Amino acid sequence: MLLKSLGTLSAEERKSAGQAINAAKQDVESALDLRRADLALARMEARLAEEALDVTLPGRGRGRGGLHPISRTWRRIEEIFGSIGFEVADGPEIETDWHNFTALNNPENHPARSMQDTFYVDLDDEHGKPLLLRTHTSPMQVRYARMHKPPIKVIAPGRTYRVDSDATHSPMFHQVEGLWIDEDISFADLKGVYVDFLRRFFESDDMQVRFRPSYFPFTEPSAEIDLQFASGPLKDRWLELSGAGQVHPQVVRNFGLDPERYIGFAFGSGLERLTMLRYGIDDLRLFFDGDLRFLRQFS
Ligand code: 2NM
Repeated sequence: MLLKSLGTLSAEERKSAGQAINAAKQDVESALDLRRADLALARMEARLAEEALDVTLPGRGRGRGGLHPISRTWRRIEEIFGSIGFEVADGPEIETDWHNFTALNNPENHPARSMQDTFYVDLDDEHGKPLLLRTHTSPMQVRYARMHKPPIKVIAPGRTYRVDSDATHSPMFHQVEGLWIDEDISFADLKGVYVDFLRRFFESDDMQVRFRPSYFPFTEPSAEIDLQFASGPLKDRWLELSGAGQVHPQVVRNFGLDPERYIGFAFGSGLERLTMLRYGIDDLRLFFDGDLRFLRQFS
């Protein structure tokens, strides 16, 4: 406005008025620049204060991780049985009906085969029977026995599946089964091997072991193995631990062996059960929750 009105002034007045107007304009512009710079600086300082990073602090480091208690038990068992000459068998978790049931002397219409007891896969085997998630680790022993010549001395640890879920049952759990077949293996060998295993697993001789008559389709005679500690928090309580027995002649035949010549024993235990007793854990679900406060206690 003022600059436009300069034209109405005389040459003298126009010069001094022009200088005054330009000086005023520059004053305003530099005041604005100064204020803008102040604001930018204040904003920067606020950010620096807020996002301050002490680069001299030590790093947090990466967690080293640790073995799950079930994995510890698994490795321990392989080590103990390995030291007395047992091989470790591995095999599929998705099995055929024959390897999981028939070979182990489960009759076709036995209730253990009902749809309730395992998970079936939407695929059939070569006999038109649905494949299933193995309900025990025995099918691995059937596979191993059919591929090796006696003496057969093997353990089969691994994941197993059943339609079961509460405080003491999980649909996925772990088992270890053992098998020793030769021409002269007796129940006394089973007792010797298993009691030695328990002493070494629990690191104690201060225990009693009891073989109580029982029934399994794949063994005859069969027994439940109970354990009682003579000291410690579980003192004087009989604890059910495992099943075992002399392998049924029909199962020996299904191994591809002559039951008139070959004989032996088998046993099966739950890794969760063994782990709970060894560490004094009272809830099975702790193994599957993935809670680091629980898991860190074992690393
Ligand atoms: C158990 C109890 C008793 C067992 C039997 C066999 C096989 F393959 F030889 F037939 N493996 N494991 C067995 C025997 C398992 O678990 C409670």
